Amino acid sequence: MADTASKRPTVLVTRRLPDAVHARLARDYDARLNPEDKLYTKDALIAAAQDVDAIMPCHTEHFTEEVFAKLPERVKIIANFSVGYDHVDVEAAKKHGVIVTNTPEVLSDATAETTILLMLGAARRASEGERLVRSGGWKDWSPAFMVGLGVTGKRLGILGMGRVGQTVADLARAFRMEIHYHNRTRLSPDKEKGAVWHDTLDDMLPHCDFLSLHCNVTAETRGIMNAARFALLPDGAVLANAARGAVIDDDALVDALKSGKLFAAGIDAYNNEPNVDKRLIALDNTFLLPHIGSANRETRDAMGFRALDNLDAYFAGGTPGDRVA
Ligand code: 8YV
Repeated sequence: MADTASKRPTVLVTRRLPDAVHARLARDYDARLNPEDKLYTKDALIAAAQDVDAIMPCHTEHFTEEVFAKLPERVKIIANFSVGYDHVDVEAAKKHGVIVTNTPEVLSDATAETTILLMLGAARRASEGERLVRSGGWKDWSPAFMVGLGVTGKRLGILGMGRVGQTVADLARAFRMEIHYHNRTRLSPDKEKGAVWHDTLDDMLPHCDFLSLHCNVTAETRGIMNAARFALLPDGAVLANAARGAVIDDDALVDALKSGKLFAAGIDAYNNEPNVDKRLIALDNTFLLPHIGSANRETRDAMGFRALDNLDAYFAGGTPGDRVA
């Protein structure tokens, strides 16, 4: 965008973003950056947004009906630095005439890599082993020591076969895994690549030695992995969640981990982040990461550029490519 400095739109950027993204923001916008990366409270966010045209937030800021009602009319677009947008009440956004965009595609590889890490880490007891070494508690070795589960050749069930789910399936095929999936609609054969489609989640679960969650949070998927659904898994299954904590009922998850219904769980996204349920922390059979699914350098740059592409399109008078509301 080439425009005079005085006419440049003002953008509130809620978190510290990569240098290359800051550079592009500084070139094209009157950017209100947050180099210290201090988390905005709700009130501070509303106050900071009073004289801006756009906001570029992360999933750490919540845009509820109350927040939308307190934003000035001048704020016309929320260009998220995230693919997930469950932190934004899209109905409220529509009601208040605010456009919302996300950053799909650019983080599919990173999130799929993390998913494989979660599956391997959980199945091979990586967290337990690492803690043993670091604590100085590793004293001996025997064939019975730290025995986990193999991944190769097992059945993997994927809930939500969008871009991330499909990329996970591609990587899992390198482990010769048999791919099952449940999605609202069946994929075309070129995307399905021989994976077995189940028209209900309940139908798929008994086939999942490994289960990986990749669905959005909606009224339908909130708490979808509840006690009844965990019960449908084969005994000793492994769960991976790099999507959102809200798709899991934590009480049911803890029970399944304690009873052995689940051999282990690898988790990157939680209910009530960053306050992880203490019961999950206390268990040996959890492999826990702090929501770093897309946290690699290349992906962070790409997410920022994608969010900026959406802003650029809007302020050039067009429709942003990744509009979700
Ligand atoms: C992001 C994510 O790092 O994009 C998403 O939906 O969950 C993460 O990978 C985060 O949301 C950035 O705001």
